[in-house]
Amino acid sequence: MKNNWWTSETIYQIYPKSFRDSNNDGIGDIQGIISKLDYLENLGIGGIWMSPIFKSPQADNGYDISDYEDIDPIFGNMDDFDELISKAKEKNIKIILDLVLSHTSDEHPWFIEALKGEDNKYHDYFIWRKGEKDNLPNGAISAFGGSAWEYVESLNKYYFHEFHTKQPSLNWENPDMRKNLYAMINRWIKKGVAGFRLDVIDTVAKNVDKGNMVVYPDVYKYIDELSQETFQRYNAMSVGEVWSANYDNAPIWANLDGSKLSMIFTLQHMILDQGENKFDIKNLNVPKFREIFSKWQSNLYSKAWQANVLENHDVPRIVSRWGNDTKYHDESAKMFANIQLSLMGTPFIYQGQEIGMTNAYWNDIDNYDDIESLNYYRESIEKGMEKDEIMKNIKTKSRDNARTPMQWNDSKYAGFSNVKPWLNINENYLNINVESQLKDKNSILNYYKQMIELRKKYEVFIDGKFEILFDEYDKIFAFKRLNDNEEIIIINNFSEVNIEVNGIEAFKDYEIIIHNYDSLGNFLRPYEALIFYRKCRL
Ligand code: TEU
Ligand code: CA
Repeated sequence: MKNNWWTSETIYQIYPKSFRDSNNDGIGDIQGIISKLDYLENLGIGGIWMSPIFKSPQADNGYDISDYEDIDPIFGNMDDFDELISKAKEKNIKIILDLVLSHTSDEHPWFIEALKGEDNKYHDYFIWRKGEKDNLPNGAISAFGGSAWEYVESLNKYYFHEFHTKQPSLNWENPDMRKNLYAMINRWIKKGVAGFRLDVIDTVAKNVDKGNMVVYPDVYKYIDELSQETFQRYNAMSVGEVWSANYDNAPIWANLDGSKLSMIFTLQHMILDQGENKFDIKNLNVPKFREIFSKWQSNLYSKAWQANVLENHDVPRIVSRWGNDTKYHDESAKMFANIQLSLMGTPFIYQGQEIGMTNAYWNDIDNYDDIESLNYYRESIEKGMEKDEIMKNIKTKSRDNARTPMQWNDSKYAGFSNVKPWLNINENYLNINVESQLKDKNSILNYYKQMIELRKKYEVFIDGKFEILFDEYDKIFAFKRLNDNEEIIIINNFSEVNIEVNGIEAFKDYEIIIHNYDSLGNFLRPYEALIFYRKCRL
């Protein structure tokens, strides 16, 4: 396990549309990423996961792929991609692609062929049910709202789409289809791609007749085959987005013998502030958050590997979501770094997280681009919900909060582009940007940088056993990591009040290797975070 590069490296997620625009069309691109490799090298990351850059009509920002083997012209071309691979390699940075294997775009040639009828070999690459117009096969709901079935008049049939109507779901029961996907993956590996993030990979085994459930244990058959036919052959990294995984079955998804995936994301905490509808607002229960991580840490120890994540392109910004993005912006942003990068597992940080970027909080629906938010708006208006209420939910939950362009400096358009970007810049770019934080040794950016360094310096961050501490305090997330030689004690005050923690004196002889306040007081201040270290004498 230790020989795998991904266990000690931190991975950085780029949302290509919003990272850096090199040719001033308002959309981020591959040359933009190349121009920021020095920045990423300096941050210390070991890999870049790029959200999809393949050819796509962009109905779901690239998660609707019309050609898996080519680059979308908005991002550049194959020469740009090859240049990225080789320039990143010079800096020892690995490139990780985002594979969307559960669906294609309706503009993919397979689907265009499939529409020609049952005799066409590609018809069975997708999921169909017979049915009259307005008589849906069943009540299955798409993740973006509305029915998951779309009627095709010429065939008098419905196709299944778990997400947008422009994202028909692939039929994984078809072996020919699977073989095609594997060959495509292997071609990317041969080009120099080091790993893959697997979009909603558990949904490849689904029962669309039973409310679209993920089918266990059948899903493991597909995962084993996929892994054997592709990643295992070349020791490529794979990280699964598996919403149905929990701390009990996670060790099966990503066991250490390499027969499944390299790791899966912990995602259970991502829905803690979700009501029945994704957009309903619910407060975070900190003990529950702590419990989820503790269980993953203990259940996976020496059995499996995981990827720890607090932000990505689908969720609001962490400081706005569960921290404080005004009064304690700096402290709370650093506390999240302190937690995330101290856990067992590969940390995935999302562009802008390292400078504490915040939610956009736009009041006007016209500012939003994401189909999920737009669908929610339309459906809620139809249901008669108050506009203010709808906008409050969108401001808090919209995926666009995380998709605003990266804030590089305080120039117009934040150094992202010289023209108005595809999605507005967050107005706070004058205060929150890379350039100013590079100059300040106490910045959030430098805290992330130090944490990334610490993970490389002390093995205990990688292999230390996890033990929860001080869990009698509801708002303290503290834990120990211990291996044969070293011990770290990670302390976090997950609240805005001072908390006196009995027993913390026990660590007074330890070295403090990182801290978001100047010195230790008699109690923990709002969002205070630190790490004690010592070498064990056995
Ligand atoms: O997201 C998977 C997924 O289940 C989403 O519905 C997620 O729960 C939602 O975005 C939360 O609001 C992946 C991608 O990360 C996402 O960007 C895509 O839209 C989706 O798959 C479809 O490919
Ligand atoms: Ca561009």
